Amino acid sequence: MHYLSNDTIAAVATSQGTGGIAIIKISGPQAFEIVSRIFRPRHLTARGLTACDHQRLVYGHIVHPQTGVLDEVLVAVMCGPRSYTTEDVVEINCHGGAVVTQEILNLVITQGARPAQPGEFTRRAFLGGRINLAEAEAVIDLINAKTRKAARAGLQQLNNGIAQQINELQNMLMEILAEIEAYIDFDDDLEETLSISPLKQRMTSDILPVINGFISSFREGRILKEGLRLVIAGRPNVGKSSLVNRFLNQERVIVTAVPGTTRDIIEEMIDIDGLPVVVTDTAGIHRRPDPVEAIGIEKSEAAIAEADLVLFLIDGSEPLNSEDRQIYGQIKRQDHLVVQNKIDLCQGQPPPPTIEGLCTEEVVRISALTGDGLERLKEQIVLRLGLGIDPDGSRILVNLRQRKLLEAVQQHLDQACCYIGQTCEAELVAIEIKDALKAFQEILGQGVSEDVLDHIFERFCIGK
Ligand SMILES: Nc1nc2c(ncn2[C@@H]2O[C@H](COP(=O)(O)OP(=O)(O)OP(=O)(O)O)[C@@H](O)[C@H]2O)c(=O)[nH]1
Ligand SMILES: [Mg+2]
Repeated sequence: MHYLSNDTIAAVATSQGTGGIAIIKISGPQAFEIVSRIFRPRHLTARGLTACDHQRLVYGHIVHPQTGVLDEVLVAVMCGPRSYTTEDVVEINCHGGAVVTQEILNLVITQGARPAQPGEFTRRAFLGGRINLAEAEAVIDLINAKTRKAARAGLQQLNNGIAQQINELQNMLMEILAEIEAYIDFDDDLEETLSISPLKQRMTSDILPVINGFISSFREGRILKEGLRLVIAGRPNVGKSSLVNRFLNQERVIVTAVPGTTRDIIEEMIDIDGLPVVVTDTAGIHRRPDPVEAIGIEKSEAAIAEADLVLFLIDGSEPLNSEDRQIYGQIKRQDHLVVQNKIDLCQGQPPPPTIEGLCTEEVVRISALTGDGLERLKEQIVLRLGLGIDPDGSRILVNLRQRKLLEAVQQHLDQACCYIGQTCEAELVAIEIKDALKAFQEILGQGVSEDVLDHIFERFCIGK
């Protein structure tokens, strides 16, 4: 893919479909000229749109040369470099109908603009030096956010998230490198009196803990981004599907008194305290399945293996049986919560389940039928995952590319510290630190290849 700085791109920036308004965004050197040819301002001026209109909204009409007026619009003008892309940008705010929007976009294209590729506006913002690559990645996370918490994490990353902290760490590391290089340049006889050992202390106490913190926050970041994989497992008829419906507040899944009702796994997105959660209903696991059930059970077991958290559901109105115990044996090594359902059928407190290795205090009691205990269950889900450590989200790593690069930094710095500890070979230490700095730079987008950029920006929508 080639990006010419001398071409002008255009796309609909708002989502497709009918809406109150839609925005067509045009960016590039011919943006003013192209729009001037098709825009008739209310107060007719001969000059067309120019830099004098910077940050102004101009009212008027879009006029097709053959068919006449297409729409009544407001046109926003932003001059480069003080615009999102750092180029000249015009945004046409038109009425939101899909037909009108498409007609205006087509007209803009016939006047010389090229349809924008996915993420091309943001790519230009990056290439123009307005944002770094970590910030561009935060833009897509913000757009894709499905819950309040995920959106907040995206916004924090954009404002003062990882990019700012990487800059600080990079500066600290450059100072350390400068001292090591000064040490290397000293005369041999001075080396005996000088030492680079204190630099190890600075790396291990000021830099590595921050990096390690980011790396270990990745699980939280992935959950914020993709949703927590919550799988409800248990033998047939314990109320798994009823609990899914209760979470969703609707009769989404079939519930009957017949054991073996759910045959296939069913996934739905829910929001627990601002956290995106993909809740999976599974087929009841039991010993003598028919061929259809056997396939369902196989899928259930695969979903359980992939889960971030398993809700092991048992029927509180009945004693536990060997099937319950067998399922518990399967899930107990994973993150799980034991949930005793149907407490509405019990007189007083249901008897605690007796399973070897199970701490009865940790059992959450609910009724999927009445909704009793559901809020406590949601609290336990959030608690169990240890989420919410960073309420503003600025220290949460959400991006796999960034994680891999931070792991590289971590390895190089560990190796540098190791060299300092062993032989004080300053040249080797310097090489490791330079490699760590290179990985830092890549996080911010310096020196990354076109392929990496293509891969990042193809995940964007057209118009962003
Ligand atoms: N009294 C009472 N009945 C419940 C409760 N939860 C579920 N049930 C009933 O238990 C029966 C089975 O519920 P389901 O939700 O279909 O159970 P399941 O675990 O999905 O069952 P399978 O799909 O067969 O594995 C239905 O008759 C539900 O109405 C509860 O909390 N209290
Ligand atoms: Mg079911």
